[in-house]
Amino acid sequence: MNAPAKLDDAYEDLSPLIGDVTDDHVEAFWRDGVVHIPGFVKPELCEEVIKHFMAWSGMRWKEWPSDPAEQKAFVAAVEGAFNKPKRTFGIRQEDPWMFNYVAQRKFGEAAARLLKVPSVKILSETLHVKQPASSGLSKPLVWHQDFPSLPIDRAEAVQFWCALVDVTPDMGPMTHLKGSHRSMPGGMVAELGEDARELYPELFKEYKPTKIVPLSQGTAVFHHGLTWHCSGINKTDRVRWAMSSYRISTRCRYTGQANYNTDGLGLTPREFLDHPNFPTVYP
Ligand SMILES: O=C(O)CCC(=O)C(=O)O
Repeated sequence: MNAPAKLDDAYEDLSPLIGDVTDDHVEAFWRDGVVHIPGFVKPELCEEVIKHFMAWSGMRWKEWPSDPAEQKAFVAAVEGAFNKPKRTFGIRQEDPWMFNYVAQRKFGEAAARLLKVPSVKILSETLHVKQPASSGLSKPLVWHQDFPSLPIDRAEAVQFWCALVDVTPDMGPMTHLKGSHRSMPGGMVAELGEDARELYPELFKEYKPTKIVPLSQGTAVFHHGLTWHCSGINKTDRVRWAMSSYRISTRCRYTGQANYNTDGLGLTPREFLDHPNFPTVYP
């Protein structure tokens, strides 16, 4: 299945199921580099997103099964999903429903307001499912910024992370270094297995981690591309379903940096991301 060539080919408006960004959210975003917006995506839309991720990834269980044979099959399905050519990235390139979801104008508007830019494109999306610790598959994600791994030349980029189910503090939600969007790009430390706490101890003196709080289904966590963040393991027996997607200012230019969302599409370094996969979604 190919994604629609143009946004307006098959656009379905989901705006009644999506919330708004207020002036207070914008202020918090620029103060802290991160803002939480509870109830941003309605539960029925979260459930639909999970269904599409399950169909795409081949994960047949929404929850960790109790039967040992099913647990084995569950682990195999998760490993299969992680070994797909694009791993857990870029679902919209194969699922037109997900293309339409990610391309929602209201998400674009939220990003434009938060970034304070006139127009916004979609860049990427990622499944952030964290398996229960008892499956042996749950892994922490070490401190990192996203911007160094994004194939764009300027940090006009915001991540929209959505809790697709209720996420309790012991399910490994993210914590952020408050205000750290003002720090320099620190490299692809997570991908390289480097420890930011050893490399940049001053960062952890200057900026303190946000408190880990419960996130109800549909809570949006927006963080700036330069904000440092990490997440722990899922210590519960429930599956932590979450999704992130990146939106960028249309004036960002492609750099050629390797990335599952942009590789192999014939994009030209130093040019705009001029390709049907990256439509302008706002205004
Ligand atoms: O979902 C998570 O726990 C972490 C997500 C994250 O760190 C990222 O998207 O960069």
